[in-house]
Amino acid sequence: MGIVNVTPDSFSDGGRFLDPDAAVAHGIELAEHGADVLDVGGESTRPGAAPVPADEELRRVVPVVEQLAAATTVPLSVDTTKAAVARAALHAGATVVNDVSAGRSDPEILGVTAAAGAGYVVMHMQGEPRTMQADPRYDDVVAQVGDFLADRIEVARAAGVAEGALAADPGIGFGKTVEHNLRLLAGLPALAERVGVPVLVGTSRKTFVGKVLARAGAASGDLPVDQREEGTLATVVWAIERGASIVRVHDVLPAVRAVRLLDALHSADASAA
Ligand code: PMM
Repeated sequence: MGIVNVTPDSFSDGGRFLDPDAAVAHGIELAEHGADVLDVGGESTRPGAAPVPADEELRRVVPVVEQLAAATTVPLSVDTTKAAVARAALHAGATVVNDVSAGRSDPEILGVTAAAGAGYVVMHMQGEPRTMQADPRYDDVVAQVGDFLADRIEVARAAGVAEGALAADPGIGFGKTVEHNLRLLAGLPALAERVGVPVLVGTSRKTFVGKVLARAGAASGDLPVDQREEGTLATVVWAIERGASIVRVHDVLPAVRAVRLLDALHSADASAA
């Protein structure tokens, strides 16, 4: 899943693709690089981000979805928590709703998704973007995130979202410390078993990658966003090895290459057995 952020303030690429033509060109490039899905978002969810009004989000997202739907055959998802934005994006050609609030922010989004027969991604977040990194706490992060996702999957099913149209995401970086994120990635097999639907993982360029690498290099703080690609690729390969079905990334080409090599290794492994 390639990320197309049409925002002024996303943590790693905010402002780069706010112009619709730039966003569309970027999406086409990600499709050419091998993305199987393009995820178009008009509201930043980075820690501390302020909410975006629906009319502004619509203005950012709909023209980009429309143009990408005309320009590529790659399925499009819309990264939104708002029913009105989901409805307009589905009308404009998107076929998946990626909802980081898992239907809690605007419950009508579930009915809109169901009525369109669209796919739906439920993601875990503790708190809300404005405050979520203040002091996140869990007793058992893998079990609690798994229980939450299983519960929200049931709610989505009850609202009519089709069987086979659901995916679940542990929400890396959403109300989690570095240790919580690492534990969730380590616990992916258990999480996948608990939720019983395909698992999506989004680690791309996130803060925990920079912090782990800075620690390993005995530096304090974290590595800047533009130095997190290799760390991101390690997590992409790890996540797929541990049962993730979809990885959400900014840089599609290196991720596709890493996964192709992984596939070749699995084939060699199978033929040697
Ligand atoms: N991360 C971001 C935004 N949307 N959606 C899902 N399903 N999973 C994620 O991990 C996720 C997301 C934040 O990253 P961005 O600002 O670079 O898009």
